[in-house]
Amino acid sequence: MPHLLTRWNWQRKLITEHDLTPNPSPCQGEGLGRGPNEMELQNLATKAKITWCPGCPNSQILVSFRKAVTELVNENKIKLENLVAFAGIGCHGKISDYLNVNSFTSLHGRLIPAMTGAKCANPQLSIVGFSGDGDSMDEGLEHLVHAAKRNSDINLFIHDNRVFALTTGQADALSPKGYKSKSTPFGSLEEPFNPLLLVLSAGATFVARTYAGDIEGTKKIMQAAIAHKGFSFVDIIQPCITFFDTRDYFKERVYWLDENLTKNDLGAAINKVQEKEEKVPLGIFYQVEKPTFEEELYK
Ligand SMILES: Cc1ncc(C[n+]2csc(CCOP(=O)(O)OP(=O)(O)O)c2C)c(N)n1
Ligand code: SF4
Ligand SMILES: [Mg+2]
Repeated sequence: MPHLLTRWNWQRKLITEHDLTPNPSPCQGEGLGRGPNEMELQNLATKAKITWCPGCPNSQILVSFRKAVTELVNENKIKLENLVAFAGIGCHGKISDYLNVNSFTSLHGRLIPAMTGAKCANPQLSIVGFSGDGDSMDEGLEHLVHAAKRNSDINLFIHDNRVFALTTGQADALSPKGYKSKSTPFGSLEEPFNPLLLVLSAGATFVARTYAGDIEGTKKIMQAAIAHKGFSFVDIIQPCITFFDTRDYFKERVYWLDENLTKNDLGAAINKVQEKEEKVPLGIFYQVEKPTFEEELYK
């Protein structure tokens, strides 16, 4: 039964009085309140009850995105009606329920084909996808590699918690060697992928990493990704505080790269993303302009 496998959410939700009601969740954040004609943060909230674990950093990603979009719309850099948010299956995928924008919830690992299809059909759209490490690095890995290779003009934000969180914390492709879970009771035997190295070698033209706990930093990276023409990959470190709480580990290690560092040197980017994890750099590692798939398609 198809309706048991997927949730379709492909409609433009009109902004009504109802939607302007502040969402009671702490994810709401404050409105920008810059004038009667400007969009406020509340416009992007929905009535859906937030069901993430209390304190889950997914909420910080949600706030970062609402802030990023509110600013971009008010600065006339994007039109809200042209924005489509796609989501995979997992804890991360609930984000589309909490965003009052055009949205589409896909099958597990299959949001990228939906994103590329929408962009091909209407190149004016700004396409953003929220995916999990399991969603894009396990089930959907082939789609990720090919979207990077063909430089589709889409933006992929990975909620990187290094586990299959929704299904209770089993090891996935990004779990560290030795990680103990229900599926790996004696510790994972495998080394994880380095997702940034993977997409750099596949051809991504915008590659960045951020930390969910840094809401302003994440907002800026999201805005830069959306502004980039081509395949943008943003790895958002998002500790799963219930099944794999890495907050202390990352809080001590993350640091921002110097923004003035050259971003068009693939070799330098490859070296940087392979730095050992005594320190974890955040920022844009790589950004270059190349023809996009859709430009080639409509030439
Ligand atoms: C094809 C398919 N395989 C497996 C599942 C079961 N499943 C649902 S969510 C999930 C884990 C998702 O992990 P991730 O993408 O990392 O998202 P997170 O929950 O960590 O945000 C799995 C394995 C499914 N729904 N569909
Ligand atoms: S299980 Fe983990 S990722 Fe999912 S909502 Fe809870 S803390 Fe967040
Ligand atoms: Mg995950």
